[in-house]
Amino acid sequence: MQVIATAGHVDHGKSTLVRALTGMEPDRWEEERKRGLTIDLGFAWTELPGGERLAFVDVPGHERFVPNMLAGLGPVPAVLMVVAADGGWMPQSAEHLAAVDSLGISRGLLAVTRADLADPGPALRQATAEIAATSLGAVEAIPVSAVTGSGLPALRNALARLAGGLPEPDQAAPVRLWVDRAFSIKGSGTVVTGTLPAGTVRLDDELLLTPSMRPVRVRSIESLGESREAVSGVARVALNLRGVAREVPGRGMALVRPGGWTLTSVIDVRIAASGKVPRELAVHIGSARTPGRARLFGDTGVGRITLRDPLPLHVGDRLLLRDPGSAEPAILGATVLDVTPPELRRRGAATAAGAELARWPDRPAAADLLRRHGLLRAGALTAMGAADVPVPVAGDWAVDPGFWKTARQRLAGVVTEHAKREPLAPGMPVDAARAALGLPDRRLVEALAGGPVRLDGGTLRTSAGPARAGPPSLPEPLVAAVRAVLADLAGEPFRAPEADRLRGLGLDGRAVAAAARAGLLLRISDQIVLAPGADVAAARALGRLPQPFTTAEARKALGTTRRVAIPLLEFLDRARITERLPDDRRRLR
Ligand SMILES: Nc1nc2c(ncn2[C@@H]2O[C@H](COP(=O)(O)OP(=O)(O)OP(=O)(O)O)[C@@H](O)[C@H]2O)c(=O)[nH]1
Ligand SMILES: [Mg+2]
Repeated sequence: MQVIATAGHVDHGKSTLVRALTGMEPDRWEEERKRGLTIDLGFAWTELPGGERLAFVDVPGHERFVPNMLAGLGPVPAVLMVVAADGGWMPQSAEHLAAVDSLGISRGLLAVTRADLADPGPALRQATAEIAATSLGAVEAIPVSAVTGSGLPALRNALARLAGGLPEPDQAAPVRLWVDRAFSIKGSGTVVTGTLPAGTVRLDDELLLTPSMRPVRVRSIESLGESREAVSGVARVALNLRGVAREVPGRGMALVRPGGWTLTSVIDVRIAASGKVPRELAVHIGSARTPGRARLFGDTGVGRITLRDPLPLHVGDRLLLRDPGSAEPAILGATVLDVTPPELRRRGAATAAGAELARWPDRPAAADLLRRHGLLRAGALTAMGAADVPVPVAGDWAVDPGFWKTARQRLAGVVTEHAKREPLAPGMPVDAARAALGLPDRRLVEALAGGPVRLDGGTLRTSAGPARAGPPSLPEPLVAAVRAVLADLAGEPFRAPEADRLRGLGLDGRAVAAAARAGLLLRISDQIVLAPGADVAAARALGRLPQPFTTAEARKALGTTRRVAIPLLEFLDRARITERLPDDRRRLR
């Protein structure tokens, strides 16, 4: 199936032509048929020569209904420009064509209608020239008359050629179905319709309804009046939804694949404008429109738009911008460059952003977005619509190579700084480094380790080259204090210095821990330190006792007090040198 929208000035015969081609009534409302004026979108379809089916989205030509026209044109891949032979090129011919051009629609046809009323030549020539200057380029032009039927077979053939030549959209693309109609059917709930440009909707799929992002389930699918189990774009679809309160959905909302789109109200865009861009704008995409406020970044052609209502967007999306206050039918096109742009706080940030974004392609890649953001979750990149999401470096974090290199250098810096500030600490805690670098996830810090910074027992250290072979160097006052303790222990190796003595030497808990790590002291408990090797000496002394032995016997054999003996025996228990029996005696293992 393919979908094509009509476009053209009011009363130029768009609906009549759709009626003649399909045998269906595109003017759905009685008021439209009574007044002979299309107000809202109409839908019809036909089978083309060759068997392909083509759905028409018939738009209103009256200038008052331009928003409805844009809602119909928004998601379609092709357009049927309609100009009346007796009317010629008119203001809404130009306005509709400007919208087509801004959307970047590149496939289409020209039908010159009412050819029974006037020579179609002049209208055909002018319209062809106008169209040639837009994204449509050179198109086939066919004069037709709905009254005599002349030209209709040629138009059907041209439509078949057009439909056959349209590119196949990606069936695996994330679904974004802009709702153009919503109604409720007694007994079966809510139905929404729309033009599905790409991707596949299946029975029982869960989709999110924007902007609430409330989940809804697809209860049934219809396309061109037939019930279906799955439909892939391009297609007209009607979905019966479960999980929606009656009458809640409406035009401009969208059904999106969970995780597939970024719901955003701040975007950076490239605006295709030669002149001034108004500050207050109407922003259109798909069937949606919302007021927005534009701020240009200098004269770079890029700027930021803040939307009143959030929209589900991808980078690379095309937007239409209109000045709602202007009498001129002025339509600007814009390309979305970033859907989660950083705040511009610093002076000159907007100028810098403009200079950076001006170099971006219209379809930014993951590499462009990462260069700007430094790091992004792979899931966020997917939701931004970025192609080529790189393999994450840690968890689901994708990083920019330049950002990563700088982060590695900064990590080495903060770890070195920390080691200077806290010479006795075993290293810098990973979370402290994470905070110092402003990273969102400790796994990133862990992934940064390696190279000059090593992760060891949960802390980070800089490896100090070949000097690492020996124990880490300790500050001179600490080494002197340790020497004094070892001198105390020289004669009576199990008479551990009293707390007062340690305090007097400046050996607090941290200093003791550092000395113990360096292998200069044996730390038995918070209060008790002995010389390195005292544990082996104790085991030897205890081994000479009859087994098992009591705490008192051990104390005597070691020549020490209960203050030392009890923690020392518990230390030996933990070291599995001794074993404590149920009667509180011990033996060597
Ligand atoms: N003689 C003649 N009249 C036509 C032809 N096509 C359309 N008309 C008439 O032109 C008038 C406008 O036709 P519509 O089809 O309503 O025009 P439209 O472009 O859909 O108008 P809007 O949707 O309101 O913009 C109607 O009175 C039609 O009967 C044609 O080929 N020949
Ligand atoms: Mg009409």
